[in-house]
Amino acid sequence: MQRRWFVSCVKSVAGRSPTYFMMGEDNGRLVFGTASGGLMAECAEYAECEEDGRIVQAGRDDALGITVLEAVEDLCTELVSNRTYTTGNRSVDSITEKMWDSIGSAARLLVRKLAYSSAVIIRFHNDADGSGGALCLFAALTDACTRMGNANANIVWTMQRGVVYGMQDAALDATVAGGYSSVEKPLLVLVDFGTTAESNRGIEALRGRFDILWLDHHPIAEGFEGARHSLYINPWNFAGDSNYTAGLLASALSNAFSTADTRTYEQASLIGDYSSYADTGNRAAQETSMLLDFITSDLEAVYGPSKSNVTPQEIQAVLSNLARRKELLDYANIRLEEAIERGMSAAKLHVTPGAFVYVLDFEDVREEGTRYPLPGRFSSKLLSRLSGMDMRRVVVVVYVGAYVLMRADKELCAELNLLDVIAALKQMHGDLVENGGGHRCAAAVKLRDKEHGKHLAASAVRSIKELIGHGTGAQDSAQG
Ligand SMILES: [Mn+2]
Repeated sequence: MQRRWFVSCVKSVAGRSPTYFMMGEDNGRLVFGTASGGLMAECAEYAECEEDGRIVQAGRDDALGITVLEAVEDLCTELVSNRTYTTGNRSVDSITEKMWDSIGSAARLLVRKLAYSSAVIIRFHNDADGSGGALCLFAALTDACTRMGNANANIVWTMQRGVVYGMQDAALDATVAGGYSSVEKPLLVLVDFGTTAESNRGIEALRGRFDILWLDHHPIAEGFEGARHSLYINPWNFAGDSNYTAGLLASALSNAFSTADTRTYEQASLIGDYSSYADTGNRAAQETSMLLDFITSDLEAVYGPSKSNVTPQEIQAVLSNLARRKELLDYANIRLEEAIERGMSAAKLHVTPGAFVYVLDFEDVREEGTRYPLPGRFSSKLLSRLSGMDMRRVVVVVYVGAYVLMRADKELCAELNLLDVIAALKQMHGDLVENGGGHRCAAAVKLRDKEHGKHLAASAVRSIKELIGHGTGAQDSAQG
């Protein structure tokens, strides 16, 4: 059999013959295949292959190209649902409804890239929200690939440790994508991070070379320009706020083009970010959230030494192993409990009218050789422990290395916006602060060096005291 194929993507690895990703038509259905060896073919050319996958003939066939192109658009229409995803929570569903056009465009974009086997790079923030979102997308992409019959998607997963999409990230992604030539641009997907002016340069560097899909729920920082060059979806632009987490957004998107069940991951993301939409009574989601936090904090403890990146497949392998799950959950709980105990006794309390402000040097908590809990999650957990004790209004300020992290409880956030504290710190210490941002109730600054954490934490406390009582706007209470 020598079926005539359309070459949609060519993967080139130095020293090896290229892999050709191909599409054809069989009784009106798209079919997919790969080839390697034999004659060289270019992207968008036709190729005829031997049984062993060697190409024996290649060249132009515009009619075939057009047929395939049309078939892919039909496939998008077939796979992408017009029905808005609903959760049963009316606030959530009304925001989803408003975003549905954008979500539909994102779904078509993903299905198209899958069909052409174009390079798709998905970067997700390393917490329960970001990784929960990645797990939703992984389930949906796998389901879509199965339904279209293409086993050869080119998806690269990268766990993102920072909140900025930087120049180094852009350089790396350009290199990865450079290994593929495709009829479609490579796609970069950003989940749960990056909405800050510091990402502008990284995004700008990819302009014209990548399609970019951005799923975030952080308040849109002044000077942020990433939305100009991407399909940027953020509930803040659709009458929502940070409570509508990136994982929830990824779940809605997943349901737009697949039938994968993403509800547990969706809930784990809401729980992980302390969203007001979280169903905290959902035991399985609570556990999953805790496990995702643990796995993404301390990859080496879970996967062995020198592990620096993790894929949703690898996370899922751990989550679906009951014995391993229980073992890790117990371990994570013990470690967290110890850290909180130490934090509770080491934190210094500043009593101020309207709030209890706790300041903590994370070095007093950190255990040698372990990464869990990371300062950010630890600060959130410490806050919920302290504010849960006797229903006091609490702010936690934790400094570690070049970072100062702040967490405020939901009630207090009605009048205190931590982003205002960040703005004040930037204004007072512009020479020391490299960047800063986050949510109304959970925010952090990064300093230019490690020497000034204590000094800036003290300054943050003063600023918090000043701001409490002045009232800084409307309610938004998610963290993460
Ligand atoms: Mn988040």
